[in-house]
Amino acid sequence: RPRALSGIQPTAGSFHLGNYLGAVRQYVALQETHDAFYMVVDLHAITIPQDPQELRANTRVAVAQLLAAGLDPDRCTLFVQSHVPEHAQLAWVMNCLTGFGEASRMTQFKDKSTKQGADRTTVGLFTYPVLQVADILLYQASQVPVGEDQRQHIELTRDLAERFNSRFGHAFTVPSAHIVKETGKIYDLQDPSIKMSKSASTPKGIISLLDEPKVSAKKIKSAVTDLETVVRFDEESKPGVSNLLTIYATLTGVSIAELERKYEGKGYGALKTDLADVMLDWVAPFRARTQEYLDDPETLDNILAKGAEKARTVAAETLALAYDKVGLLPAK
Ligand code: AQP
Repeated sequence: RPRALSGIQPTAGSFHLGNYLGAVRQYVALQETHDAFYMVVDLHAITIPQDPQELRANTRVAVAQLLAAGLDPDRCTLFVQSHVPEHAQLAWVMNCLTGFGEASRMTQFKDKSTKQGADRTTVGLFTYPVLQVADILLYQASQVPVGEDQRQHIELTRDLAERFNSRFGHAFTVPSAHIVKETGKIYDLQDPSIKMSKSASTPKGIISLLDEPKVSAKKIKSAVTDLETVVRFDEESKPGVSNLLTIYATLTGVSIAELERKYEGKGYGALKTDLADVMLDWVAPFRARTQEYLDDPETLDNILAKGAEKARTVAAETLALAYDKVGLLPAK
């Protein structure tokens, strides 16, 4: 089976709807066809300040959500990034292969560092994409399920894998981004020109999956649309309505064409009311399942222990190969 790998940050506690539709849903799908590795990337999380106690708690919350979303530890390898020390180790090697200018061109870093200001921006945030490169290459992953915002980081991963392979001899599979066109970018409900995001969205613009379901339903009802009344998918001129249609279609499996027919002549009110119900029906059991996993931390930690052990077997082999290729003298 080809390998897949992806990671998600534990920073906000709750995942948001964009995380779920853009990434986590694809994790669940790929565990059926791939030898899939999924991790909660706590090392990435500390590139911005974290409260230690919250980070620890949120790491379990992230794992519980992944399980609630449908990841099955018998079908995929689920672990926490810091439990596998090879991530940080390979990241160092890849740091030494990455150009300063190349890293400086990463748009996510440019956005975040501009917002934070130079004094509050860490070197860790700067090399974040290189740690991500190591994450992916350690598992020889061929597919990386992510949202559209990660495309540039996957391109960097491909470049560095090729650079390493041609400089030192073949060590790494060159991966591809697995981005689903329809859901690769879910937009903010209040400003459909930007992506739904925990750092840029206002509270009304983002649906946090662990919020009270009623709150999420209300946010759908107050989503920004446009001055027309026709329910039609048109990302250019009707980004708000198109975003709602994408969310609706993905959560229910009903096609967008069918939804357009269903709401012909009915206007936005009906669309939003129904989607709010869909949201309630989806979010309520998701929340309950997440809580069940959180109520049993021992089982959760056992899943993580098994996952880390499996991940380490693969990661250690790749790291040893990379160290050898680079010319690091093996310890006796
Ligand atoms: N709006 C989105 N639409 C589709 N996919 C998205 N992803 C994030 N936002 C959207 C995808 O979710 C996965 C996990 O991302 P992450 O761990 O990098 O999460 P994040 O960075 O905490 O998400 P945000 O909201 O985007 O955070 P900020 O605002 O801090 O950057 C990734 O595969 C991502 O593509």
